[in-house]
Amino acid sequence: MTITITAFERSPDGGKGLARDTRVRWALEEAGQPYAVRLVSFQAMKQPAHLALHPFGQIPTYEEDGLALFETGAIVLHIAERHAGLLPDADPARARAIAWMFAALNTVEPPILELVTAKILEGDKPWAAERLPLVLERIRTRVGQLSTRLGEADWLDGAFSAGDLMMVSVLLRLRPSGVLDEFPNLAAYVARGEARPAYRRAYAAQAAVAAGQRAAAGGAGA
Ligand code: GTB
Repeated sequence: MTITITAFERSPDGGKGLARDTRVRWALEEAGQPYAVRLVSFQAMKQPAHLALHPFGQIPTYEEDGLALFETGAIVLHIAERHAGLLPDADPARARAIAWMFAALNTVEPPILELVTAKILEGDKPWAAERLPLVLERIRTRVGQLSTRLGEADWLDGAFSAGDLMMVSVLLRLRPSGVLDEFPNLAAYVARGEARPAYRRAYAAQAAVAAGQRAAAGGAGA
């Protein structure tokens, strides 16, 4: 059984671990599953071969024994359901951990992605400066609710689960804005996730891709 995922050939974040292959790598590392990575360029992502795997022409994808999956929620859930370490064994704790995965993707991630849109894609629009505070307010509201629920606990619902993996992955995207640090318990929660050996291996693997690209570019220019 060989698992192959796809990742950016050149991640726009230069290896900071913010692209979504990192959460899939992290889940595979937590589950102790070896995997191969096929790097794809932005052009290749829009070609028929990749579109057959991912209808929206994005990364990551996941292939295993004739199964092809897209969407990080589906991929991480697939891994978590088949290997120990990412979900409690039985309901109701198992169902609640899955609920946290959905909460991360459907409730917490959308306002955070709006910030990326507002700053990067719409930053040059005449109304951008007026819109930004509204976007930030929505994030603070949502993340504040999460902060209240987490309180002083280490993880969202008992032991670390795929729900935490997804939530930490989503919150990481908020760090560059400084908003994460406004909620010290969430900043500590994210740091706990990043300190896990499995996360460190996942981060190092994706960072190595960017470092390799930089080395190749340096070599080409030398
Ligand atoms: N809902 C899908 C999922 O969860 O799998 C979303 C997948 C997705 O958005 N993939 C992005 C992609 O392939 C990469 S992760 N984009 C190319 C395209 O749509 O053409 C998003 C991302 C990109 C860059 C950074 N960064 O530079 O920090 C972070 C995250």
